[in-house]
Amino acid sequence: MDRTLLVTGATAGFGAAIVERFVTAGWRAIATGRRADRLQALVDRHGADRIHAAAFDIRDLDAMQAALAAIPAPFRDIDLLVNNAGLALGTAPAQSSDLGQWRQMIDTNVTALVAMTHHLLPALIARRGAIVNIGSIAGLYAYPGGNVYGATKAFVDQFSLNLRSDLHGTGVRVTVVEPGLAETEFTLVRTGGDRAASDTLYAGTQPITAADIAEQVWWVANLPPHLNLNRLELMPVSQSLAGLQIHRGTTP
Ligand code: NDP
Ligand code: 8X3
Repeated sequence: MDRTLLVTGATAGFGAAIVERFVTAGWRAIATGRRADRLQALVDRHGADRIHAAAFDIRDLDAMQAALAAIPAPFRDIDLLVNNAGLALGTAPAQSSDLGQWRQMIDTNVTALVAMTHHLLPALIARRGAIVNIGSIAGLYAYPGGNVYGATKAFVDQFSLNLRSDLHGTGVRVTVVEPGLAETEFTLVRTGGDRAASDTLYAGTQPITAADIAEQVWWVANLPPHLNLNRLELMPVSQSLAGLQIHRGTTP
């Protein structure tokens, strides 16, 4: 097998599991993220001929460009881009949210994803490759405290569908995967490192695992080449939609 994928956010959670899934099946992977030690651990486990580690902050668009230019020749023919790096910060209502956190989510979940896609589109078109963007149910359904995080994921959803339209006739496939409750480092990051809050959220829920998502991405990437899965929305059985809220009392 001579296929290569690039996974952003491969130091933890979904991204690490996706790299593991594809590399053990014979793919080469370019793994990105800020935590170089974790990327190096992937290289140590699988070998430098199977994994190329590119450590950079994805919000730094110059660093992104430099990292892409430095990809070694055996990894340059990219067949699959998995835009996975992302985060939520905070659960406060919009009116008491931190603007810096909003900007960080937009810079990571939207601007960096767009830039990475733009850089790799020519290569993906040349290879008749595929893009899998990691969205979220937070981009489809509103919930209190979802404000900017959910909006960034709504962007990912629509950008994915719009990419499909533009790539019509190129053979490039585009899928947006929209998971619900999944236990990774996501809630630790969202709560600023509150382990108790993270454990409480997932307690007794049997959430989606990173390996579950990796398996779905593997399945999407290996569909017959004439099929495009546009959207894949999934939740654990323990999660479902809970309707609208009604405020009673005086409204100014
Ligand atoms: P994790 O926190 O476990 O992993 C997030 C990954 O994103 C890490 O590898 C992290 O790498 C990377 N990342 C974040 N910020 C940056 C940055 N500035 N530069 C480079 N890399 C960055 O979370 P998940 O695996 O759960 O999240 C992966 C994706 O899935 C995200 O887009 C998230 O929004 C989405 N998602 C998560 C769900 C969940 O419930 N867990 C559900 C639906 C969607 P590093 O810190 O080393 O830079
Ligand atoms: C993560 C899922 O519901 O915590 O994207 O926002 S949720």
